[in-house]
Amino acid sequence: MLVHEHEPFNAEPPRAALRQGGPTPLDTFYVRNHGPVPEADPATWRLTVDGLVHRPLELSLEDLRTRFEETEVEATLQCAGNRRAGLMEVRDIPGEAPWGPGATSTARWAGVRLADVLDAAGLRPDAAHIAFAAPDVSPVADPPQPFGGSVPADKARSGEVLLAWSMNGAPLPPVHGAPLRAVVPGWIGARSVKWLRRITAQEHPSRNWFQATAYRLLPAGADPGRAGPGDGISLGPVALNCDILHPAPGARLPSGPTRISGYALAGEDRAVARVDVSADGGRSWTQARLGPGAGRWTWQPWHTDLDLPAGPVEIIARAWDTTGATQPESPRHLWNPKGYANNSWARLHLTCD
Ligand SMILES: Nc1nc2c(c(=O)[nH]1)N[C@H]1C(S)=C(S)[C@@H](COP(=O)(O)O)O[C@H]1N2
Ligand SMILES: [Mo]
Repeated sequence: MLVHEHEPFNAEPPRAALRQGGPTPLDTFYVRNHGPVPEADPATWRLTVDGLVHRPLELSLEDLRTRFEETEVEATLQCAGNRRAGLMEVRDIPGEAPWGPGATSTARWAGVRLADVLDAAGLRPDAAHIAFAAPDVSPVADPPQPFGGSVPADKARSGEVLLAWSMNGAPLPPVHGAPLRAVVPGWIGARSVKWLRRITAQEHPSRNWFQATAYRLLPAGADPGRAGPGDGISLGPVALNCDILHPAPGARLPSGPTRISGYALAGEDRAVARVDVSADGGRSWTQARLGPGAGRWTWQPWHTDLDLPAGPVEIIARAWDTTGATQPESPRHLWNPKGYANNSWARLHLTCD
C-alpha cells in the first residue's frame, strides 16, 4: 500500500495491485479515514433507527441477522479524492492527500438491505433523506465532530444499498467499518459511512460537516478555509472515470505491441459503454476490450494492445458511459480548491527503445 497518512490511516493500493480487476483483496483495499478507528464491542453494539419513522428501532447485530434477509452486492467504492494528484499538477492543494488512481476498490459486500430496515421502521412520507452517523470524531471537521452523511430516501430504499458486516466473505475489518457500515453503490465513498451507529430519517440532507461543507465542489477561485455549510456543489453519484494501471508510469519498454490495461467506472444509473485508447495524442483511438466480470455496481476492467513506436510515448484513455457522456480532456478545466472528482482523461508517459 502507498500510505498517505498514518494517523488517521489513509492508504491506497499501487496500480499493479488493482490490475487483476474483480474484488480487491482485503489487505489491498484502499482506506480513507478522517479520524481514529473507533472500537466497538459487537455484543453491546446497537444500531438506532430514528427520526421520521413510525417505529423507531434499536437493533443488535443478532437482530439484524435474524430479522432481515442476508444479501450480497458486489460494488466498487471510489473516494471523491481519487486521482487528486492530477489536479495538484495543475495547482497545489494544501492539506489534502495526493491520491493516485488507487482511492477505489471493489468488494463483495454482505449484510442486509437498508430498504428492509427502513420498511421495518416505517418511513413517514416526509422522510426525504436518510442520514448516517458514526462515532469517529474527526479533528479535521470544523468544529471537530463525528463522521456522517446522508443519501436521498429514494437511493436509500433501492435494493443495492446495504448495511454490511462482511467483505469478500470475511468479517468486515475494523479499518473498513466493523461491525457495520453503509455501502452506497454508485455514490462517492464518503456516503458509505463506516462504524455505523445511527440512521435518521429526516426532511433535509445531513448537516454533518463532511456533507454540508466538505466533499463539495467549490469554484476554482474560492477560499476553502472560508467555505461554509451549503457552499459549492454537493457530490453524490460518482463521475464517469477511468485510469491506466499497466504499464507503470515512466516505464522503459521495448517498442512494438504492448498490452495497456486499466479500469473504468460509471456511477449510479450509468454503465461503462466504451473505453478509447490513443498513443498519438488523440488523433486516432483504439477501442479497448471490456471485461470480464463487471457487474451493475462494479468497475469495468479493460485492456488493449497498441503498437508503440520508439521514443517517448504518451498513452491516453477515456471512457464513455451509456448516456453518451465522456470524460473531460484536462484536469485544468476541473481544478477545484479541495481537489475532488478528477475524472479527466488518463495519461501515461513511457519511453520505448
Ligand atoms: N465513519 C466514517 N465513515 C467513512 C469515512 C470516515 O472517515 N469515517 N470515510 C469515508 C470516505 S471519504 C470514503 S472514500 C470511504 C472509504 O472506505 P474504506 O476506507 O473502507 O475504503 O469511507 C467513508 N466512510
Ligand atoms: Mo472519500
